[in-house]
Amino acid sequence: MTLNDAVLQQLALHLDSCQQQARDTVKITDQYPDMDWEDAYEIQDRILKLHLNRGARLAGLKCGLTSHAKMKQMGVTEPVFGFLVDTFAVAPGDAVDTRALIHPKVEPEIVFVLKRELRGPGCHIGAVLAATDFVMAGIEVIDSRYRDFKFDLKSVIADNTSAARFVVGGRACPVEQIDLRTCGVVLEKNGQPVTFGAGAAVLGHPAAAVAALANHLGRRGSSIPAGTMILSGGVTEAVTVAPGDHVQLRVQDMGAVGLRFV
Ligand code: OOG
Ligand code: MG
Repeated sequence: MTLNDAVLQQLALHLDSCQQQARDTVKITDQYPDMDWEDAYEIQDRILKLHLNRGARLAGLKCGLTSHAKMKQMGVTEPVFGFLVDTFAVAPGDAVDTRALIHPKVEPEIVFVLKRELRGPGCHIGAVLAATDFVMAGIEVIDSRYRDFKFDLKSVIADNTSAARFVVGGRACPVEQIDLRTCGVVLEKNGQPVTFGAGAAVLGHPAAAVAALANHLGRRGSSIPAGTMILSGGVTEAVTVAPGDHVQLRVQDMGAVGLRFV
């Protein structure tokens, strides 16, 4: 940790207020170039506390920048991890109010729900599959609080990995019934297919992203509790959306889930 308590809290309050007021900011490493990974996750943890203090509940966890397409789109090289609260959740088919967001984009994701705790280090794909209750289709709406979505890894971690809204739906599918590597993903915008992929785009196997999350939490002395929902990361690059758009995600064997933007 390189930042003191007062600076960590000030940065958490700053990023949180940018999210609450749909206002963008310059990336925080511009002012604090020496901040380290611990500082970044500590700021994220403090933002979670601000949500909880306002009455929100933790709804799940997310992995980000787990696909080559996303790493290339954002110019970074390593996965990041964040949280989801219930106030980010949207019901399938419902409208997302873009006035509460800065510059939303959507991502097709494979969602895991665990039946058993996962604890790193040493967590691997096999352990994840054994602990998974079912997988589902999910759309994440990301909305970086940084101007023009321009950030480095530490800045985006502090900003809770751009998390803003999410929807999960379709058909809950037991993992033993599908090959998550070859499982096809089609994202449609306004009725037109716009991005395509297969599960293997996410670290070779989407369960590898969940294992990476468990190992990350293990290094910080915690674990992924049984029952946790986890977004394993965008399979393709993220797609910009505007008021009037509707998006529909189809995942092989997992049905479809959609959202509208107003
Ligand atoms: C960071 C969040 C990335 C994903 O699924 O890759 C993410 C960003 O691109 O703004 O959620
Ligand atoms: Mg995502």
